[in-house]
Amino acid sequence: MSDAIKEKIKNYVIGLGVDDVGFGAVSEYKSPLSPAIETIFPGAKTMIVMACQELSNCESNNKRIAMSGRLDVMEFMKSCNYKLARYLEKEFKFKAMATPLSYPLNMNKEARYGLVADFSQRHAAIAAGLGNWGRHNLVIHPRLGSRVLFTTVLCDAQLPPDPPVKEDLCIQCNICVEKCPGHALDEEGKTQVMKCLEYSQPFGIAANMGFWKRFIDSTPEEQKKMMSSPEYMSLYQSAFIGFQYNCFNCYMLCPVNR
Ligand code: B12
Ligand code: SF4
Ligand code: SF4
Repeated sequence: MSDAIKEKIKNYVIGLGVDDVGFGAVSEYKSPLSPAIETIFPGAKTMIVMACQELSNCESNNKRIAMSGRLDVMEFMKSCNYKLARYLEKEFKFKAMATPLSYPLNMNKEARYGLVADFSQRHAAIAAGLGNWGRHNLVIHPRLGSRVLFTTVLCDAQLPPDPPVKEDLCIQCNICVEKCPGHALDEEGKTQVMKCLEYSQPFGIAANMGFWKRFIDSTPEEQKKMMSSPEYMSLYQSAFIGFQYNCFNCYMLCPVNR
């Protein structure tokens, strides 16, 4: 019976235009840093993880075009989160909760000021048989490669899990390490996040705080100039749309399945 329900859900998700979907048991979610799923959704049993291919926009040297492609994928995935959660509730009377694929994040110290998510999509994807770790500390999907984003809907029904991907998909070519402009991947098994952030989000929160620190120390005349500078306007735009990535290298240059 639950096999038939799983198949129905799978067909529904693929029908939405999602590239792949995997089912994982909550008991197999092994994120050492994010909180236990029980604290988010008591009684959750299954993670339904959706995988979507990034658009070729990420290859563009025009970073606004690259970022706009990312925003399109994220918007699509957020709508799939909602549709799937509602489908599970209406069709099967399961209780379902969608997880954030990126933001909002816990900005407190215990979550490293927004660097540890309430729900780790990479650990969920691995538990749902959608791939395994690459040298870039991202998840490589067997068919979609590295250029893939994940998002998850949790539900209280026990559905048959998919088998884990056993083979090592990373071919250890080291391209991600060599092409990282911030040398954030030099240490194996760890992303040096501050180094990544400096290059990948030049108008992110760290840059925003730096701007306002300089602003406080400036004269009224300098402050006026700062307010009309391209730097301030870029910070404003970045905060307004959520965030703005300026680097996609480790993700985009990985040669697996491209
Ligand atoms: C915060 C965050 C960031 C931060 C911190 C990155 C980080 N490494 O965690 C910053 C802003 C730097 C960032 C950058 C990027 N991110 Co980001 N980010 C997130 C977010 C919101 C939370 C991640 C989190 O909780 N990290 C904390 C812990 C879990 O990670 P950690 O400190 O690196 O440590 C773990 C891993 O390194 C892992 N690990 C590494 N190697 C190995 C090997 C083995 C054998 C094992 C067992 C474990 C393991 O174990 C560590 C402990 O758990 C997730 C979305 C989400 N909700 O999950 C997206 C997410 C991870 N990001 C993503 C992407 C694509 C990127 C970027 C490429 C940016 C871009 N331009 O798109 C870069 C890549 C950086 C990199 N190579 O690591 C995707 C990854 C998709 C994929 N294919 O895996 C995600 C999943 C978003 C999504 N919904 O798809 N990101
Ligand atoms: S997103 Fe760019 S800066 Fe960050 S780890 Fe990947 S290659 Fe390095
Ligand atoms: S670029 Fe090469 S080393 Fe890096 S994750 Fe992809 S296959 Fe592995």
